[in-house]
Amino acid sequence: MSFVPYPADFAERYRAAGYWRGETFGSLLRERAAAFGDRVALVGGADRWTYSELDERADRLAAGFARLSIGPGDRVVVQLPNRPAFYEVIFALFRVGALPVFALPAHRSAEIGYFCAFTEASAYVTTDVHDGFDHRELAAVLKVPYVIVDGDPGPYIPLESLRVSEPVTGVRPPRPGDVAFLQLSGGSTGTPKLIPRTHDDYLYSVRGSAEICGLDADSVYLCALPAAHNFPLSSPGVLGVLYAGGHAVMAPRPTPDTCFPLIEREGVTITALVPPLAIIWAEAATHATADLSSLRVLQVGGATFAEEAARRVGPALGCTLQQVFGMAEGLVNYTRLDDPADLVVGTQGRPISPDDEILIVDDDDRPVAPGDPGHLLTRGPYTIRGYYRAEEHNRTAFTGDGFYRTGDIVRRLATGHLVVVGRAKDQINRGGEKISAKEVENHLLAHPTVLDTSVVAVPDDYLGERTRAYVVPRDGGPAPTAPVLRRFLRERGLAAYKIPDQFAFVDTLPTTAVGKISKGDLRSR
Ligand code: J2J
Repeated sequence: MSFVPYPADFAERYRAAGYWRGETFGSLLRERAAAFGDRVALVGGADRWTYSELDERADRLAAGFARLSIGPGDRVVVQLPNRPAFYEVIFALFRVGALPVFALPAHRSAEIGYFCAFTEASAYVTTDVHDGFDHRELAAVLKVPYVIVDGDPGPYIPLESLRVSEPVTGVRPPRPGDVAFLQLSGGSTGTPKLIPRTHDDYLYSVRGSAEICGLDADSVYLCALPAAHNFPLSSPGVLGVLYAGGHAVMAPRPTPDTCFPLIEREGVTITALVPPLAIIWAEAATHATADLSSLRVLQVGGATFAEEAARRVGPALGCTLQQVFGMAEGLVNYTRLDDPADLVVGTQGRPISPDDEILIVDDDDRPVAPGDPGHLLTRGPYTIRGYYRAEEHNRTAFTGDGFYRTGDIVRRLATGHLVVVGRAKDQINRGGEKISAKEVENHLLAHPTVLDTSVVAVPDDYLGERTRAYVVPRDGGPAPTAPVLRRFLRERGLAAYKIPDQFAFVDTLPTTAVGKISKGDLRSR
C-alpha cells in the first residue's frame, strides 16, 4: 500500500474536534483570492504577485499540466530555488490532484534519480542553472516522461509554455483526505523515505502554527531556508502566512547581506532559520546598516540550538526568539511567544495540538519516569501513520498502535515543553541538514578500494555536527584517499552536504558484544 490511512475512529475524532475541516490547498487559495484579491501574496526577484494573480497563475499552469495528462495521484518531482514560481507550481499541482515531491535545491542525480524512479514520477520540474549547477544536465540522466524548466529550457518543456488560458476540464478535484504531496524524511535508511501528507492533516498543522505565531493579514514572512523544506513551508512558513492573508518574501539566499535589505524593504515580521544561520545573523546585526525593527519573531529550529546562543539572538536582532522542534513526518513543537525566557532559551517547545499524543519510553517501549529522558514516540492529527511505499520499514518505524518512532531522545517538563537531549537514529544533523549514515555508507562501499565503512557525527562548534567517515581499505590494491572518495561520491551524484567532512582510514572498525559496528565507540574517539 502506498499510503497508510488514519484509522476511521481517529479520523472521525479529528474531524469532530474541528482539526480536519474538509479544505484542500487548491480551494484555500481560491478563498484567499476572493477575500484578499488585490493584496500582495508573494514577492521574489522581479515578481510581486497579488492573491488574485497567484490564483490565476495556478489555474493556468494547472491547465498546462492537465494538457500533459498530469492528473490525480500522479507524482511530480519539484526542484526549484526560492522564488514565487515554486508556489505557482505546487498550487497548480494541488489543483489537478497531482502530488509534488519536494526535492531540495542541493539534491543531485543520485537523489533526484531515486525520487523519479521510486515514485514513478510523471515529470520533473526544475530551473535552468542554479548556484552554478545546470539542472538540465541532471535531467538528461533521468527516466521521466516530462522535464519542465523554469528559465532557459534547453531541449525541454518551458514552464512558460504551460501557462495556458483554458479551463481545466475533466479533472476530479482532490478530496481533503487525499494525499496532497510527498515530503522528504531526514531519514536513517539506505534510501530516502517519502512522507505522504493529506490536505486535511497538513492544513491543520499550518493553521495551528499560524495561530501560535500570531499571524494575521499584516504579517510578512521571509522564506530564507529552502522553500521545499517542511519548516519554511508550514511551520507556519509561507503556507501559514498565505493562510492568514499576509505576504511572503522569497529570499534567494539565507545570508544577512541578502536578507537584511529584504527585511527593511518589505517590513518582514517573522522568519525561520537553522541554528548556524541564527548565529551568523545575530553577529551581522551588530554592524548592520539595514533597519531590522519590523522583525518581531525569529524562529530557530531543525537542530539543537545551544542555550548560550539562544540567549543572545533575541536581543541581538531586537525580536522574540521562538524555538521550533518539528519533523516532516508531523509533530511540531513551538515555544510560545509569551513563554518565560527560561523556557524559550532552554526548551524546544510544546506540541501544536492538544491531541498530539506524546510518549517518552525506554529501549523496551516502557514509559520513563516523568522528567526523565527517553525515546519520543508520537501520534496525532497531523502525524503520518506510515511512509510512502515502505511496508517493511513501517513495521519498525511505527508501533503496532500507530505511534511514530521519531528517533529523538527528549525529556518533558511539567509545563509540557520538550527538551531534545539526543538522538537514537543513525543520522547526522549537519546544522539542520539531515544525512542518513547508511545512505552515505552504501555509496562509499561501492568504491573498489573500500572494504568497510562507518559514517558518524562528530561535534562541531559552528554546525553542531559534522560528518566523519571511518574507512577500512581493501588489502592489496591502491589505498583510498579522501580526495578520491570525495570525487567518487560527487560523481555518483550525491548532494554536496552528504559528502563527509572528514575521512579517517583505519584497519578495523570497533564492534559491540554482538558483533555490530559500534558507532558509539567511533563517535567518542
Ligand atoms: C533539535 N533537533 C531538532 C530542534 C528538528 C519545523 C522545524 C524543523 C523541522 C525539521 C520541521 C529540532 N532541536 N529544534 O520539519 O516543520 C531534528 C530532530 C527531528 C528532525 C526532523 C519543521 N528540530 N530537529 O527539522 O524532517 O531530530 O524537520 O526528528 O528535517 O530534526 O527533521 P526534518
